[in-house]
Amino acid sequence: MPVVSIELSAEVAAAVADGRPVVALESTLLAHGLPAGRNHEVGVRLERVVRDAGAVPATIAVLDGVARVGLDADQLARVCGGGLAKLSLRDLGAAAALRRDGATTVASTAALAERAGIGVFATGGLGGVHLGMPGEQAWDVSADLDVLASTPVTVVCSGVKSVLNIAATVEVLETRSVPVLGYRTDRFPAFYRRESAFTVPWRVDTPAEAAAVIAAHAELSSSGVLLVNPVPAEHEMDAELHERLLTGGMALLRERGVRGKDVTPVLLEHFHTASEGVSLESNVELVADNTRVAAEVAIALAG
Ligand code: PSU
Ligand code: MN
Repeated sequence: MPVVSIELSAEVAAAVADGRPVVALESTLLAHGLPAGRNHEVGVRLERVVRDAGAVPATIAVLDGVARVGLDADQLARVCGGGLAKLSLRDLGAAAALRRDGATTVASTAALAERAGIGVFATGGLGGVHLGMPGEQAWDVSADLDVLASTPVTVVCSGVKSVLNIAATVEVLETRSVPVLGYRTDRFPAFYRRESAFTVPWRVDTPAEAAAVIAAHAELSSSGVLLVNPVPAEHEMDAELHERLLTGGMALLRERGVRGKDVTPVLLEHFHTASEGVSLESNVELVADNTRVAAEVAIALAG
């Protein structure tokens, strides 16, 4: 008997069995990327966005050591209620064996989605290569990149957070042969900002085009695909405000000596409080838009 149970909700299991479109959603962005209270509202909204587009949502988290794919209302409330660990793929075995609760990152959500037979997944920003402390080589490279290199799941996101070393992140994606498709853009997006200084190797302009590329890639490789969708223009953060928040955030990390898996949540929280919620609106709206695009692509893939 395996120790790790992966439980699909009845709705998700039926949709996967019938080959109907399903979109996986992660729980770390809810539990560790958004403030308490607001996170639950966003979790409910994201599932609604998937349904309104005509697909089935599957929010993923670990509860009492069971990996849940598709949560009921009580389970979603528990994920948003605080106190959950942040679980990357390396942590799933321990959480299962020790019967813990935890929110899943892009890495662990993609791995569980793939096990569950779900090929499309929406989030805000992919983890990437962090900027190091001054004069230091940054060894903080998100497991999201490695897992995407070996897991056949399409991740729809707004690029990587601008708090990362985007140049290095783009290079790692290239080295690991992960295709990056710009959704209606030629530029690699930077989460709060629509464009970074970097271009994408390929551009697609419709869900059908994205689905065709994903299907063709799957014949040749078992890596994931990154579909990058810029934050809607009306919710893009002002460039000067963004620079100010970024400088403040990096100083805060140095002062507090923040490391490892706490870096991303601490930076996001700094952005949300120091901008008095402006960054929060960008974050929520970009995740919602990525979720809509993911549903449209899942429908095109199923059709
Ligand atoms: N997108 C958001 N907010 C988040 C994240 C993504 O809008 O909090 C999370 C994802 O779960 C991603 C994680 O996997 O940030 C990256 O964490 P790290 O840098 O520690 O790998
Ligand atoms: Mn990290």
